[in-house]
Amino acid sequence: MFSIFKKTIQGLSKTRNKIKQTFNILLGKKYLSKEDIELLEECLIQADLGWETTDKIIEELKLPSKTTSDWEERFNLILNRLLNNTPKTDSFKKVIMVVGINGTGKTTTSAKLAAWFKSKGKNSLLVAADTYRAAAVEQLREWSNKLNFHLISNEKSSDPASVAFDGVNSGISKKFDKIIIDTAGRLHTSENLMQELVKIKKVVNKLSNDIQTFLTLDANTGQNGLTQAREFLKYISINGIILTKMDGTARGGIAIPIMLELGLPVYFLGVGEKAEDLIPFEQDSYIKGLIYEKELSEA
Ligand SMILES: Nc1nc2c(ncn2[C@@H]2O[C@H](COP(=O)(O)OP(=O)(O)OP(=O)(O)O)[C@@H](O)[C@H]2O)c(=O)[nH]1
Ligand SMILES: [Mg+2]
Repeated sequence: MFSIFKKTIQGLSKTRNKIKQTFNILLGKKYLSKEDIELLEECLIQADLGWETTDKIIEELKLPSKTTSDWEERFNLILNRLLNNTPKTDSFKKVIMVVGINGTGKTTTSAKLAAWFKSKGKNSLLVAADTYRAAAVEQLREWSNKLNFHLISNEKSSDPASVAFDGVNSGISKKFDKIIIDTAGRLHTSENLMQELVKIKKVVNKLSNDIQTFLTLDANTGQNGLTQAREFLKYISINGIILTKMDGTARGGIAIPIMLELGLPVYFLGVGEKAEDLIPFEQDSYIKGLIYEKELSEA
């Protein structure tokens, strides 16, 4: 628990620095002037909390508070209340399919997920169902060699659904705890590729209903990530979001509109390129990551 908190705080440092700068300006003020509100609005939009959430927060902060005049504390309380009503993560299924647009971190996340399950004592089989690029299989093979995971691939096949089928079949018969399918990057605007995803899921479903689909979203893409998710949802059900590259962005507020506006749980945050740089999303740690006031050494 402690390390999730610490890693979340670290991973959100760029976003937090921006938000902190603004709250420092508001420090000690009893009321927010028009300029203060504009500043705060700009800050929250830049941190990618989205218009809807930013509006809600600002409207509440404008109201007089009986309990505290600490703006950061009020921000924290509002976020907690807003997020308390969002869907929570479910337990993990046996088969996990990782989908998303190009370069959002699917392959890296697949390997990281296997590493995370390993840390929980669970054995994973990786399935390389990106048949578009030889390099994609190679990338996953490198991860599996490095971390000592089994991998199912078929360089001769150009049909990702058949690779996924073979992989899941093998994973079930060899009694792996988890079977993680890495899929090719696809633009949500490409009808053919989206239909292909529907087919992969359908084929895998013939073997198991114990399946979950995670969508990777690059935190740097901000509000566009919401559009990507909405488009994917038109084709397949998505069980949750994995927000990647949180470490490199000051737009880490994006988890909030994802949960509030899309109603999807965020399962993990990607905070680096290493296998261990995947942290389970925890509401409290995340909110503190956005505004935590003390030095990390005190955490
Ligand atoms: N800093 C940082 N880099 C990441 C993170 N996740 C992935 N990356 C990097 O992002 C780049 C793309 O990651 P991939 O895992 O290849 O992305 P992908 O979605 O599989 O890409 P395609 O298969 O081409 O669609 C790689 O250089 C990764 O190391 C993260 O959480 N933080
Ligand atoms: Mg990939």
